Amino acid sequence: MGTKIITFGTFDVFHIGHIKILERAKSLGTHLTVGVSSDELNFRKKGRNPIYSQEDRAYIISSLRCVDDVFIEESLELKGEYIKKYNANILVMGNDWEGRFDIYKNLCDVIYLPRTPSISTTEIIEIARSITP
Ligand code: C2G
Repeated sequence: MGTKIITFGTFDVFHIGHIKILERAKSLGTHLTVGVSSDELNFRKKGRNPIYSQEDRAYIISSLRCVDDVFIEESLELKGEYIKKYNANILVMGNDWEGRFDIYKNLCDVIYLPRTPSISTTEIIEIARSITP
């Protein structure tokens, strides 16, 4: 039996930081499940709608070689249920969430990986906005 990894994110305007964390997450085990935040959850977290719809974001994530399974994450509070449902052995999160999900250490290992420096969806949106036609 292999090691099952679970991770979560919005993955809006997919970029290099996203693929790198997914590949590093997968390298910790043999099976990677990704919870893609719903549009509504993203609005609650960040106060704005994502640029790409949840269907398109989930489609992009499911097309990646390192990803085995994708579902829509409806609420941050349901993490424990998702960990159990998908039989995850390790929860992987970016270190922008350092410590925030330690409560799940009774269900599985919890590992925070360093973010890729100098890139974010917010920054890409700001750059795109600042380019005048
Ligand atoms: N990430 C990264 N490097 C970056 C940008 C993002 O490693 N330069 C990682 C984040 O740390 C996160 C993942 O990519 O682990 C997805 O990032 P977001 O889409 O910003 O995820 P977020 O909205 O923080 O959602 O349940 C938790 C949330 O759903 C996490």
